[in-house]
Amino acid sequence: MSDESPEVSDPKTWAAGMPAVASSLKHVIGRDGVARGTKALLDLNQIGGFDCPSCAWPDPDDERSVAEFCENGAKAVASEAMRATIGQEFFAQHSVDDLMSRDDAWHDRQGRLAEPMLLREGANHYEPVSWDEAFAILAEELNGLASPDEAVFYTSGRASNEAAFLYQLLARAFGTNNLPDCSNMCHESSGAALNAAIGVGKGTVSLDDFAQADVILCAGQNPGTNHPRMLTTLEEAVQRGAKLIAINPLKEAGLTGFAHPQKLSGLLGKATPLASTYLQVRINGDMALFRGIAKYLEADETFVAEHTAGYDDYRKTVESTPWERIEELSGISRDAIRELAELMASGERKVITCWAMGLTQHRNAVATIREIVNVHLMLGAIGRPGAGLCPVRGHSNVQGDRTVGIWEKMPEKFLAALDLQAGITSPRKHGVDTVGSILAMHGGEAKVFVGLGGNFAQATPDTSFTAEALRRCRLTCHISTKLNRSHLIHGQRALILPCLGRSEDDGGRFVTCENSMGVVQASQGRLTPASPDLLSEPEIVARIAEATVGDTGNVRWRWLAEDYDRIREWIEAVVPGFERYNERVREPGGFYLPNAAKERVWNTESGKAEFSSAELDAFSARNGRMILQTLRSHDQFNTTVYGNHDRYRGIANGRRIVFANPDDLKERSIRPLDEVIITSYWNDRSRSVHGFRAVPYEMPRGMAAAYFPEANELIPVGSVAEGSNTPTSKSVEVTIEGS
Ligand SMILES: Nc1nc2c(c(=O)[nH]1)N[C@H]1C(S)=C(S)[C@@H](COP(=O)(O)OP(=O)(O)OC[C@H]3O[C@@H](n4cnc5c(=O)[nH]c(N)nc54)[C@H](O)[C@@H]3O)O[C@H]1N2
Ligand SMILES: Nc1nc2c(c(=O)[nH]1)N[C@H]1C(S)=C(S)[C@@H](COP(=O)(O)OP(=O)(O)OC[C@H]3O[C@@H](n4cnc5c(=O)[nH]c(N)nc54)[C@H](O)[C@@H]3O)O[C@H]1N2
Ligand SMILES: [Mo]
Repeated sequence: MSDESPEVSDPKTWAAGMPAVASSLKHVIGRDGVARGTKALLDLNQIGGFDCPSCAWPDPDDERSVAEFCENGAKAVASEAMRATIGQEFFAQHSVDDLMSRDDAWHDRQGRLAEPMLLREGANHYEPVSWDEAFAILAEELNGLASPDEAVFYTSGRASNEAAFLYQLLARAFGTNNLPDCSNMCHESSGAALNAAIGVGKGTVSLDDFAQADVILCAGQNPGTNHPRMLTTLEEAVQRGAKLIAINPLKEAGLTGFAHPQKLSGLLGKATPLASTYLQVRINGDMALFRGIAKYLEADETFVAEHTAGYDDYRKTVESTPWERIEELSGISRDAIRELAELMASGERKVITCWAMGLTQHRNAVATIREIVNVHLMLGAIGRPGAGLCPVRGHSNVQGDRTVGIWEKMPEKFLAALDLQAGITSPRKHGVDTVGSILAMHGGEAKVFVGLGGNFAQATPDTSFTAEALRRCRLTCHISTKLNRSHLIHGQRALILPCLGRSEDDGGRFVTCENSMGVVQASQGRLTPASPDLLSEPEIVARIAEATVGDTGNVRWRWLAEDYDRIREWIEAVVPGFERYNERVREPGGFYLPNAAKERVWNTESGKAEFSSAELDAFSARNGRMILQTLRSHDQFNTTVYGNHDRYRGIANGRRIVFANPDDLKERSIRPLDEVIITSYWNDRSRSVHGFRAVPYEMPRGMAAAYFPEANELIPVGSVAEGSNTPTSKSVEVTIEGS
């Protein structure tokens, strides 16, 4: 079944160092000659340069090193800055069926999409199409729908503020709030929990706080791979004496040690040990762990009285949760929990908790994150220096996209301001999110899919079901930089609209992004565009809008897209916090958006920060089955696969891998690298994937892990987080059997 020949070695105990430098160079030089890649890298994350497309970790506010990037940033830039292009000759040579048979890494290697392409009904080859014709086809399909709600406008988190603002304006002027985005699969649970608890759906810390914190918890996050620049921040904190606590079922190299690749000691492989305590929690056992911490904490009474609501109920809930249950669900001993609680409560209680997908993609993700907030509220550790909450965002502008209106349920305040500025009437009925749009397309209620970036077919759960949903569309249309599987799993007709990437010159114009800590910054590419036929994202969106909706109210689409200062003026008029946007974003380093919770102003229903008192639970597998989580290897950016290695976990040449507890494998008579079938169970149905190889790996009993997106087939579309509708990509009930 599997044509990979994976090799396994011992997992690493520290991240980066010389191997990271070597790997960056290989990707930059190997792909495209030194010049283009290096020029791009030198511009990366510099003031006046462009924002790294690989993650949302902030840049230092003041001094930046010459090379403010990491190995995986280098891979992302190398992948975008490729000189090779694919256009009509490529698509004449390769049919859609042929392209479907290639793997994701092959797709990425082919080069940048060079010209607009159309797949006609019944055809198996994409053909070139003019931009005007492409927009006319899209307009014809959109305007032929029985209702605007039959269209879906998806956004991936790389879109700039300017592109995203125009795009949501297009959807609303057209008449729908169907604006699903990658955030629905990502930090939606964080947004839902934080909005309800502290009145803002974002984190409350900045880099300054990391420089002052005494204790930093890192839960459900693998920064060595996914936010490597965060390791610099963590190293500085640890060297200053702060304690880092890792909470993760797997021992991740980036949490145990770091050799700074831009320091001599680091290059020589001298690693700084990072986590002083490593809690190998059971998958989805975090709520139990934080409940246990709460049991040992004494509340900061002044803070609780002045700033919070619901403490008495929470206190009772905590007291009535038995220890046995906490230990059983978390897999962490009472003693270890007490030690951690004492550490957090010591000194000035300067505690930061960071988290990412290990917490957000479970059925009770919202309740789990609220439990973290509960603990911070008891400590009074929000809204003061060195303390706070830090959901570590994924896509480089996913936070900004939401700020400027990408959401299927933007609040009335935003819609009213948008209507006033644009002279339109936005629909008030909520739209569909990612899971909702899959169901709508599958059920025939949505018929046109437009994607502003991303790779919907691969990023979403339940791969076969979602593929069928896309195939039932009349038209699927993607605004993209690189070939991906969403171009191949298509509706009756399909369009590829190729756009400029971050690193490329957009006629001297710049766009803006918001990072994970609410800093809005300019991003300007300088490379010559990969092809002369590319348009910028704002231009493409404006021309779709012009062809489909036409100028309406106060909206002159082309005029807006010609000069991004105009779009920014509109954002300023609609979204609070962007006062003097054009002026301030031109200042070095940009500006911070206001964050009320940081100032201890609570925009919640009660006007206080809210404790929540949910009953403790955790996902458990039935009938002796196992719990599978899906995660990223070191060689991918989401669905873009750069290579088939996962260096830190000791895997070479393999992606169809399932890591599992060694005793669980033994019990099933599965030897290392045996081929296995993984089957998941949900309600009335099971789903299987074949040709995976088993790798024994240190983790709690009953647990397993496999790579996204290969394992997405196993994730049931109906299995979602309560309160955020995020697919439960980290808790899937499975069996693993030899084949
Ligand atoms: N190079 C690179 N950078 C990226 C990305 C990429 O793919 N490649 N993706 C970007 C995006 S969009 C995002 S959202 C982020 C993702 O960043 P991460 O959230 O770090 O990504 P994952 O690989 O999903 O890792 C999840 C981690 O959570 C752990 N985990 C799983 N289940 C549990 C649990 O129940 N409890 C706890 N405590 N831990 C658990 C896993 O073992 C793993 O270490 O990274 C961004 N940056
Ligand atoms: N099983 C499982 N599934 C998951 C996850 C998981 O942990 N497990 N994680 C989820 C998460 S956190 C996320 S964020 C989603 C990601 O979902 P998406 O954001 O939809 O997926 P990406 O892989 O980031 O999208 C990559 C594509 O974006 C296009 N692209 C790249 N740069 C640009 C650009 O500058 N402009 C435009 N227009 N296009 C560009 C390229 O064509 C590329 O192929 O996946 C989710 N899916
Ligand atoms: Mo994400």
